[in-house]
Amino acid sequence: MVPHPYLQTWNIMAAIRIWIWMCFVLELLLQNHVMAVTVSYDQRALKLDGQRRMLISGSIHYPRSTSKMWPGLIAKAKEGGLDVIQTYVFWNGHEPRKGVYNYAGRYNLPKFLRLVSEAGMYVSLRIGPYVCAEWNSGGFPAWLRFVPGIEFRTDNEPFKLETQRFVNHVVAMLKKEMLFAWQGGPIILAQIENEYGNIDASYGEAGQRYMNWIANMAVATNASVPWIMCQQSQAPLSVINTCNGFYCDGWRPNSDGKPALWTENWTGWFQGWGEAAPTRPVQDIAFAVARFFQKGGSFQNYYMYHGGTNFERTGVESVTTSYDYDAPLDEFGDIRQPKWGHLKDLHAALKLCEPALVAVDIVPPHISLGPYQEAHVYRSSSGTCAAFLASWSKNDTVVEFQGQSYDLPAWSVSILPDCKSVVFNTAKVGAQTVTMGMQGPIPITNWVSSHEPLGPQLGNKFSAMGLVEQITTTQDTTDYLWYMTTVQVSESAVPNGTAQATLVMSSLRDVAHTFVNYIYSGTVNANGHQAAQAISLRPGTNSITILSMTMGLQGYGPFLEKEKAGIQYGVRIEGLPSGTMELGGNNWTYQVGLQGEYKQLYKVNESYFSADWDKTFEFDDRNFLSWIKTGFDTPAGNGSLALDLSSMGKGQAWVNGLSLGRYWSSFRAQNNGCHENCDYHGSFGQTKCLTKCGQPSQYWYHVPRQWLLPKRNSIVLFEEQGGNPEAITIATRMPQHICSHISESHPFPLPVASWTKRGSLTSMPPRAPLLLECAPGQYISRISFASYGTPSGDCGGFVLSSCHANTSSDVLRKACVGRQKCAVPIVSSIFGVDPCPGLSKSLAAAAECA
Ligand SMILES: *[C@@H]1O[C@H](CO)[C@@H](O)[C@H](O)[C@H]1NC(C)=O
Ligand SMILES: *[C@@H]1O[C@H](CO)[C@@H](O)[C@H](O)[C@H]1NC(C)=O
Ligand SMILES: *[C@@H]1O[C@H](CO)[C@@H](O)[C@H](O)[C@H]1NC(C)=O
Ligand SMILES: *[C@@H]1O[C@H](CO)[C@@H](O)[C@H](O)[C@H]1NC(C)=O
Ligand SMILES: *[C@@H]1O[C@H](CO)[C@@H](O)[C@H](O)[C@H]1NC(C)=O
Ligand SMILES: *[C@@H]1O[C@H](CO)[C@@H](O)[C@H](O)[C@H]1NC(C)=O
Ligand SMILES: CC(=O)N[C@H]1CO[C@H](CO)[C@@H](O)[C@@H]1O
Repeated sequence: MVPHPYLQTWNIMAAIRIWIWMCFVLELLLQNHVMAVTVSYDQRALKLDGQRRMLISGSIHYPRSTSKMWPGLIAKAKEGGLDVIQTYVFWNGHEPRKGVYNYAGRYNLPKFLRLVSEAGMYVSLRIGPYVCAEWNSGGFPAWLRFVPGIEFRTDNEPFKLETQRFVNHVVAMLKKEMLFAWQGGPIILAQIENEYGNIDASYGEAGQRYMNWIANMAVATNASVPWIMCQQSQAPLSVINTCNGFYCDGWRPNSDGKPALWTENWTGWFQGWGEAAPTRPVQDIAFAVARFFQKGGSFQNYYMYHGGTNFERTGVESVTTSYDYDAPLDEFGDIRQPKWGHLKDLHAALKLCEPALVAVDIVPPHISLGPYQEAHVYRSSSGTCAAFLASWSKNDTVVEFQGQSYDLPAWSVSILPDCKSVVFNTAKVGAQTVTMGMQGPIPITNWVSSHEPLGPQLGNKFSAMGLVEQITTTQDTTDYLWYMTTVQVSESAVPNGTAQATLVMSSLRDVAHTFVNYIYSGTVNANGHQAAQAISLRPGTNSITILSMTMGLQGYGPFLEKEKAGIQYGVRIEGLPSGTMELGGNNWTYQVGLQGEYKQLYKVNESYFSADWDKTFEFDDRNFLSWIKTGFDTPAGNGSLALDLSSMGKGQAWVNGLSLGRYWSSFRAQNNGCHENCDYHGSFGQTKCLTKCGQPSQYWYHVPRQWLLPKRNSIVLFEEQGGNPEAITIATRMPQHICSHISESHPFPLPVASWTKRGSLTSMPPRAPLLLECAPGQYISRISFASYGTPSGDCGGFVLSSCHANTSSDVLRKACVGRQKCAVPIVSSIFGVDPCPGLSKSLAAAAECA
């Protein structure tokens, strides 16, 4: 094949320049003219100032990052092709005590929304009251459950009163801050309730009354933007019901006058302690999104675009502190490639189709192209045309469409913004793959320790006959509740001086460390089930001490206000010759929280409370719980920082008095069920592409740079299981290995006009160059693989074939080494040789960043 003149380098470079210039002009237009926008909708789409729009949205939860991270996250979302940022509003973060509102620091919602506005983007705001979000208690404040007579999320007056007060407060505050679109602000959509349709059956008629009440209540706040309810097929006419799921193609709202909006397209999944890490291949997400727009969707949101971190005690029951979600921006806010880049290319392709997509009033019927293949053609009366060709077969196919043949890879969608040329296919990834490295791990050493006394000791201890409920007792001010009682064991029951028995807790939520006579017996992790711990007793009086802890409160399901924690429904000792001993009715002594929490040991610096600290860290079954602290200097540079706690057990961590969250490095994921190179063909589910089996579910913990001083930062851990603190390190996360493999015919989503109206003889779209890029401040230090020809294998494991231009490495070295980024056109003229004329070729390259 003779390279078409269009494929000359200068043409590609010119096209890139035009594209950049167009983006720049567009950005100026958007940035300098954020004006009032009215929002309405019809059966096809949301309308901004009367114009239908195809909108791409992504979820970023503001308290899951720090305020200094926000501008960077928003800029990366904008560059990734998003129009809208979606977030929940977290009631328990904003009203920690009844009537006392908090909008400081990570909870500065107006500031976050203004930053989105300044970036020229819109906001979809999900006000709650319930938010799920794998967030503690689904966002309900702890005090709410103690309002007399309250029942959550049903036709219950106390609940409705508090909900209406909070929602009105939020809307009034946002209005005052001029944050709604009609005021010149970014908010174009507001959500009330969340996935109520998943649980409403539990409430019967009262649930229906509540759902209608809350929809009307929301509309009556006069926010004057459309209100949505996700997963709520019964939503009244005044509110748009929307879809959540891994796929929403073909989904339709409950009324002909409403558009198809997708509020949660799961980019991955959350991870629980002791679970492997779920991932979702980008080819499948791109497929789902393209299918959604193909079949009439008009607004779709990535849940999550940035997942972030469950700092402090904000995570829901049993989820890891990392809320990474395998999102396009990783937990640390760094770009995850190829996910971010491939979706950016998809968004560019969809934007090219937008004029044709919004021009039709009715979604066109599908055109069958084969047993597992179909097309949708959006053609307006004015002649604009865009088409989608989809295949959900597991085999690659060739289809005939409007008299032309098209290669259609398995499980993919091709996007044709002019109904002729493919500018994007969901299965053909042009974005580079980046492996992040943990650079220069710096040991954090010289730890000192302070033992936490075992059992109730403090002035706030109290006694009660029988078992108390943990959440009621602690009001969720701490994870920890001590339980202690004594049991009498007769000589006859203990023939050999000690008796082996089992301590059984009928129901335990979530985890408990158990001690007999102040010696550690074991840890049980029961998750609301029965827990059993082997213990040894001696004749006479034995003390039984239990440190029960919540790992986040329940956040999903009906009747959340009735959820209980701690030891429920009895505790007994089984296996003694004298029979089972019930302890549930005993005289128990309790203590809410730990001594170290009262002393605020996590706030210490070098001098404060020094009297409490020992020079050594000793951990055994008598000194079972320890506070440990030391100092460290901030690593140079501006890369994200992570603490490696793999040498530790379980507990909580703080730097400079700010909570990094819970850690549980000792809890490993199951050994099997993982697929590191998961096959994305076929329907996805959250357990399909698990990774990191057999590893601690999380051992890197995000340390936001915003929380650090240049030198002498304090770090404190409360360690519950022991470990080796001298092995703790802090590392800087940076791109390390980068690689890419794309074919010479890889499509490129450039505006059709930019390549058809410039005297070109063909309507063939421009072809993408291979792009390699390190982070700003880094450079490409080495090309570790390069082959123009027919190389095979995956990124990181490329293999040469007999068709290989031996100039490949030289060309790549000259173009890339020493630069932050480079683009190499995939044409033989660049390589000075065509290694196999007539064959379709590709370029594969791998490089190192430094
Ligand atoms: C909304 O507007 C109506 C009509 O102007 C008014 O009666 C009502 O009080 C307003 N509601 C709120 C919450 O401001
Ligand atoms: C896919 O290809 C395989 C083997 O090449 C064949 O056995 C199978 O029938 C094909 N499936 C479809 C749906 O065409
Ligand atoms: C329970 O134990 C505490 C502490 O030992 C004691 O002060 C209290 O009187 C006991 N209560 C009963 C009802 O025995
Ligand atoms: C350490 O703590 C003491 C007592 O709270 C305080 O006065 C001092 O400023 C702190 N030092 C630093 C470096 O934070
Ligand atoms: C990080 O620092 C480098 C210089 O060391 C700079 O070029 C780069 O832009 C910075 N990156 C960010 C995100 O600030
Ligand atoms: C590349 O191959 C050509 C012939 O195919 C040969 O003449 C040349 O020396 C080779 N160059 C290198 C760097 O191996
Ligand atoms: C809640 C919800 O929408 N769940 C759906 C998520 O997507 C998967 C895969 O399509 C469906 O099976 C679930 O029902």
